Amino acid sequence: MNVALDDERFRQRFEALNEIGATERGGVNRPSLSAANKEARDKLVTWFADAGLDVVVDEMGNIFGRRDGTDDSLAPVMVGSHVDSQYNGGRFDGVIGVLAGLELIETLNDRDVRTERPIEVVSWSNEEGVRFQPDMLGSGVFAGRFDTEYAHSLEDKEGETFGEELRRIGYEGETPCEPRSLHCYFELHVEQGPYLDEADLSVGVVEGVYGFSWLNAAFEGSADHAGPTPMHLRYDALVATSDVVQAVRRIAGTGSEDLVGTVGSLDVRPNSINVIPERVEFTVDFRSYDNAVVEAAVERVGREIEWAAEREGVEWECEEIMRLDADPFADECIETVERAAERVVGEDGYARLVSGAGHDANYLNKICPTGMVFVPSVDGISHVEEEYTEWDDVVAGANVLAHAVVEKAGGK
Ligand code: HGY
Ligand code: MN
Ligand code: MN
Repeated sequence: MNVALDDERFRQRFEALNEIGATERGGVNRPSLSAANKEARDKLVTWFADAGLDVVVDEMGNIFGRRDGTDDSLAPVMVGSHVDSQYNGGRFDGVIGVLAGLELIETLNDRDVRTERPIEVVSWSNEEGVRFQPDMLGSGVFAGRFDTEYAHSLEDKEGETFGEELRRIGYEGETPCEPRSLHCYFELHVEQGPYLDEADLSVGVVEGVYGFSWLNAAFEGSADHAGPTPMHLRYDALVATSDVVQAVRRIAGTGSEDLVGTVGSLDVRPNSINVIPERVEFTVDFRSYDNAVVEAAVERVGREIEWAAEREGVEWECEEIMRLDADPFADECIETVERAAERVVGEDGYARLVSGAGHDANYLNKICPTGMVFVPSVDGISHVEEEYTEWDDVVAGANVLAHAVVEKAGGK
C-alpha cells in the first residue's frame, strides 16, 4: 500500500499543539504534568477519539489510541513518542512522533484501509525527565523497568510527587502500566544531533540508541562569611564541585570516541555572594554506544568525587538514578524502516545512524522488536527553543514511518 499522508492536516495539528506552552522565542514550555502538558494531553485525547481510536489512559498517564485490525487476536503494532518538553525546549522533540502516528490513522480512515493487526498510537508520560527524574519514565514502567509505586513517589524540586501531579491533572488512569504483547514499536523523532543535516539527508534509519547513566551527586562543606574566613579554614562545596565538572570533561575526552559527559544541573546553597557555599547538588550524564565505556566513566567520576572531597575536606554523596544499556534495534525493524526510506526518499536520501539521545524506544526495545526513523535537526540543535526541522523533512520521515507501520501491520 502506498501511504501518502495529508501534509496540511499534519501541519495544522503540529501548529495547534505547539501553541500550547508556546514561548516568545519560538519554542515550547510544556514540562511533564504541568498545566500546559495537561492541555496538550486533552487535545490529543480529543483528536484520538475524533479519529475513531479507542482511548485508554494507564496508571502512569500514558495515553494509548487503538485502531482495530481485521484480526484483533493479533498483537498490535505500536507507534508514538511524547508531548512533554524541556523547560523552554523545542517544538519538534517528541511531538512529531505522536502526531505522525495520528496522521497515519487519519489517512487509513480516509482510504478506508483496514490493516490485519491493530495499530496503537501512544503518547508516553515524562519522557524528558527534567521535572521528575529519571527520564522515559512512562515507557520505563510500561517496559517493566520501574514499578508504578516508585514512579509515583518521585518528587520534583518543589516536593510535588509524580502521582499527586498526575491525579491533579486528571491523568491517573485505571489501566495497569505493565508489559504486554506488542508485535513491534516504531518511533519518529528529530535526530537532535548534526549528522543528517551535515550530510544533507532527509531521513535517518536508526540502528540503536546510546546507553547512558545519570548520577545525582552533592558536596557538603561549611557555610561561612566570605570576608573574615581565612582560606585555610574553608570547606567550600563549590570548589570541590568545580574539580568534578572539569573531571567530567576530561573523562569524556578519553574512552571511546563517542563518549559524552555533561554536568547539566547545579544547585548552590545558600547561593549568596558573601557566603562560602555550604552545599552543592549536581548531576552527571554519561553516554556511549559502548556499555563498558559508560561503566568505566561512571567508576572514574566516582573516584574523582571522592578525591575532590578529600582535597577540600568536605563530605560527598553520589547516587546513580538511571542506567540504561545501549542495545541495537531489531534487524527486522531496521530493515523495514530502510525499505520504507528507499521508497520515500530514495537510496541517496537516507543513512543509517545511532542515536545519542535517549528515547522511549530504548525501553520498548527491551520488550518488543523496535525501530526508529530520524529527521534532521538544523545545525544539530535541540532541547532549546531554536530547535528546527524543515517541514518537508518531517513529512518525509512521517511517510517513512507510515510505510513501516503499515508493512508490519499487514496493510494491503
Ligand atoms: O535525555 C534524553 O536524551 C532524552 O531527551 N530524554
Ligand atoms: Mn524526545
Ligand atoms: Mn528530549
